[in-house]
Amino acid sequence: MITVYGAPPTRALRVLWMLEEMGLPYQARPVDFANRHQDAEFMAASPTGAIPGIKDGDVAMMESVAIMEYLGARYGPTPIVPEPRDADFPLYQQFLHFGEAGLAAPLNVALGSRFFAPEAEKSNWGATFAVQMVTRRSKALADQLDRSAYAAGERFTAADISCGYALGLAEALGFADDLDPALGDYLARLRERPAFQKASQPNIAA
Ligand SMILES: N[C@@H](CCC(=O)N[C@@H](CS)C(=O)NCC(=O)O)C(=O)O
Repeated sequence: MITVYGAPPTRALRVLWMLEEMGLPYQARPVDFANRHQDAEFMAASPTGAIPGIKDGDVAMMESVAIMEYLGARYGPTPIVPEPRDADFPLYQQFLHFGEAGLAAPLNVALGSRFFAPEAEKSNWGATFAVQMVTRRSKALADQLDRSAYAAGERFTAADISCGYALGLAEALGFADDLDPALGDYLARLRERPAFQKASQPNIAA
C-alpha cells in the first residue's frame, strides 16, 4: 500500500489526484506542517522536510512531480501518461515539469512571505517579482490551451495535474484574476473531475 505524507492544499494534492485518476489504493497520512522536522516517519520519506513524500514498500520518495512520474512508470500504463513515442509526449513532459519548476516553485517565495514574513515584509520585492514572473510565464500555458483542450493535447494527462496545482496556488495567493481568463476556465474544468474532488477532501482516507 502506498502511503502519501501530506494533504491538500499542499503539493500532496498532486500525488493524491494522480492516485485517484489511476485508481490505485493508498493511505493518506497527514503531516503537521509546523512540527514536520520532528516527524521521523515523514522525514524518512522526504528528507528535505518538503511536503509531499511517499512510501511504497521499500521505496521512499519526495518531489511531487517525480512521484507522479514514478507512479505512472511503475503502475502504468495509464491514459494520463503518454508513451514516449506518442506525438503528445514532448508537450506532456514539458508541461508536467513546467507546472512545478516554471510556475509553482517560484510561488513558494510569495507563499512564504505571505504566511511567515513580518507584516511590513509580506509584499516584499522578491515576492512581487515571483508573482510577476509566474504571471508572465503562465502565458505559455494559456497559448497552448488555445491550440488544444489540455496542456499536452486533446486528452487530460498528469501534466494537467501539475499545472492545475500551480494555478490553484495562484488563486490561493489572490492573483488568479490577473492571469489569462483561459486559465481560469481550464482550472474550473480540471476541478470538475471526480478524481480531483476525491483527492481534495480534507480528511481523505482510502
Ligand atoms: N518541488 C517540491 C516542492 C515541495 C514544497 O515546496 N512543498 C511545500 C508544501 S506545498 C513545503 O513543504 N514547503 C516547506 C518546505 O519546503 O520545507 C515538490 O514539488 O514536491
